[in-house]
Amino acid sequence: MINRRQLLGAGLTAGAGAVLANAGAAQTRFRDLPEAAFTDSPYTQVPPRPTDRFDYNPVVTLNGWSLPYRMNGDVKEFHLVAEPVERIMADGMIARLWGYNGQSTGPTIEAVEGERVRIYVTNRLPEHTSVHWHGLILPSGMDGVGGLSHPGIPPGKTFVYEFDLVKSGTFMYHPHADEMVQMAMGMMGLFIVHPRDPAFMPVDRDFAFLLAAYDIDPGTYIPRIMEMTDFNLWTWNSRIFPDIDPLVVNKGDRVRVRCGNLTMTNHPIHMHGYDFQVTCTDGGWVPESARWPEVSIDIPVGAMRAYEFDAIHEGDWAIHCHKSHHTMNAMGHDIPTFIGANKTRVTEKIRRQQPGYMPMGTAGMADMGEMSMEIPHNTVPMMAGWGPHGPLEMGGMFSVVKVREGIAPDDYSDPGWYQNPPGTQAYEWTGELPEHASNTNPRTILTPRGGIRQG
Ligand SMILES: [Cu+2]
Repeated sequence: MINRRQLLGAGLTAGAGAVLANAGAAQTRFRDLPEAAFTDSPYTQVPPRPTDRFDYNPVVTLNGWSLPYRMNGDVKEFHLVAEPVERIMADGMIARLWGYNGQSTGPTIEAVEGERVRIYVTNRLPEHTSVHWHGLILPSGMDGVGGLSHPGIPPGKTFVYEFDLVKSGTFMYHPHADEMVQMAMGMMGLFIVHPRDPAFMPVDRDFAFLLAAYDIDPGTYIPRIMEMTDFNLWTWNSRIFPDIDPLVVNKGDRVRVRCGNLTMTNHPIHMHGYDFQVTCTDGGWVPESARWPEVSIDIPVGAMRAYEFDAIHEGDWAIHCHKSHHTMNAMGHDIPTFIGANKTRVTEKIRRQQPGYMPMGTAGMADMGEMSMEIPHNTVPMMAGWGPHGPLEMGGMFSVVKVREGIAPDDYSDPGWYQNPPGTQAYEWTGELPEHASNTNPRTILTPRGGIRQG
């Protein structure tokens, strides 16, 4: 595994200092392609703060990384490689996707307002591709719409995109060539342009992720690319809960969360414990007078939102899509509802053929979170993840914002579960219950006959 730190250490940006000292030097010094960095790791790789050129606070791409660059004269050069990849979506599940530089989602491109970037794109896919730079203001011929802006990049070829970053903000990249297939296969990445003035809207922690949906049948590896609505894997950066990394925050930090949606439906991202302000879209920064408070921010299809908050409340705070089916992993949507049904007789009949059969769903589906049932290989339970107090019964687009005192500025390692201070955790009432707290009307079948299962 090669990470950015190692690549930087290996001298990928060597010469940058010399370039700054040599402002009058030729526009370009290197005639060759920049090395293409690669990672096979699905874990968050926190980029180091740059020391070579302009100061900025790098974004932390959840379960992702930032693409190394080299300076070529005054031009910041990147090398993206579009290629088939294997993505570990969660422990026990590998997806065979298309992505960039070894991963889906692709590496985050980070640069600074006012810089000129030159991005080499090598196509190692079996069909042509292109890269559209979503939200960036650039010349028409650099816009990456295959057939419109320029011819598609044929397999085996490398094209060069080059443009000035005229504004800072939150952007993304993805193909505009056979895009239904190529995005269903996982081709996308974040493009963050930092303000030239580091004092403009500074934050201590800057998290970023892209929403992507896949339809991968349990036991298989490749997304069903023709699916339009009924996806079964709802991902952040092509990872699913319980294996999306937590957002680790030091108490008192100013925090930004940036999120882009490349699925075919909207996602209301809800964060617990805080209210926050929407400060940026893919159109630009939201002026202070136009910001409004939220606790959920809907991310429309093909759009990006960034919000900010001061992390003053310690704790473990859920962050998730509020569409409840999007916090589930692969599930059957055509299963009937059994709530309130009496399955005793049918269970007896089935057990004559299949002795281990368990009736499910008569008291809700929470059993699924606790049970370890046999599932096909290369898939994950529909509801998984254990917290300090039991099963979380979640999957998909879910993670935890972990706010703690005393976390070092560059520390993003999981601090474990939050210990609720005494007297601040919900507890069981053991006294008398008033009459109206139990429903005794025989015509209301809310629970299976025989009463409520005692947990
Ligand atoms: Cu959603």
